[in-house]
Amino acid sequence: MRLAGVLITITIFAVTACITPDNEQKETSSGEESEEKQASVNVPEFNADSAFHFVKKQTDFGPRVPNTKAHTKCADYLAQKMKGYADTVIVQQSKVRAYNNDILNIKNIISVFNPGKTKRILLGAHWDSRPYADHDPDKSARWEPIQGANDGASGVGVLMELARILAKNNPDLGVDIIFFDAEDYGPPESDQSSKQDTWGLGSQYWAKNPHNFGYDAHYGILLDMVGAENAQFPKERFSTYYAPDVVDKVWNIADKAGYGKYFPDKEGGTINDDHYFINKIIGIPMINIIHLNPESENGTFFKHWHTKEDTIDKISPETLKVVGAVVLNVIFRE
Ligand code: AHN
Ligand code: ZN
Repeated sequence: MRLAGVLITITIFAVTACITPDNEQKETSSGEESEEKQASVNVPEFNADSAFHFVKKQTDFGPRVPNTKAHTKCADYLAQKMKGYADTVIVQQSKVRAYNNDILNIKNIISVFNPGKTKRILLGAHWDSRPYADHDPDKSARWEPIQGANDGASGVGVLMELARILAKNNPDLGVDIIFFDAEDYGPPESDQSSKQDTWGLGSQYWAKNPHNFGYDAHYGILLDMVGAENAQFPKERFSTYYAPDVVDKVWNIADKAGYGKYFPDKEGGTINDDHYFINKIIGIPMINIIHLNPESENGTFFKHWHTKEDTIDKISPETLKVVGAVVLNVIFRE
């Protein structure tokens, strides 16, 4: 009788351990209800090497600045890869006016998973790279474009790996992954006339012209600069203002998965990023997972932000994995 009880306990523990997503959680044997709940869902494994590969494929094109050949080629690559994973891929093309009156040919790349589901989650990242290294210590480099390995390619790389996983592990809800264009074409630092709505041109366009009529999502998550070593993602303030419940959900999941060091329970800065326009224009509560560091040279972001040093060699597969695992946990626990 007693032996049977022990065997049942061991069996239950073994089954639970097998389907626990993270090593960190396997060591947790606390009987708390929330922890048991956290462990009882089968969450697929995020492959950091694959995500890194997707980041490098983008930087190999060179800076992906709108109206350049590298931009066109990278768009083709992204759309073609996503077509291999998603149910539908829509390339939304438009012309938008930049702060300096340049007309930019933009492409938002939209990948739809489970189009029939009404409950949907929107995931986003910007795929364009900034035309100016306006924070470079070398003044002569400030009008040159950046590689944008972290600022741009990292978020897209994580979402491409998520897409690869979703193609094999169908979640019980709809997921839309949007690669927004022309996020980073805002005025250079030297231009003081800078206006808020000169950033995020692709997301502004999409929010006014969503890919289907009456589009709605339960909530959204934007990834920006998610690849630096030892990155810190404090709670960005437009996120806590517009989508406090989503912030709580995501930071709690990160903490339970053992990633509290990356997702500290602290308030960060207020960042005028793509999620701001999604919240403001189309009213979908969307948060931003973004690397914020008030102690850095630029006072806000990671060390090499908007410099020529934002290159692939600074990308940490570990950080990509942490962010990818957190988003995967969010999706599969929904
Ligand atoms: C500004 O600092 C105005 N926008 C930040 C959004 C951004 C730039 N994300 C990446 N690069
Ligand atoms: Zn930027």
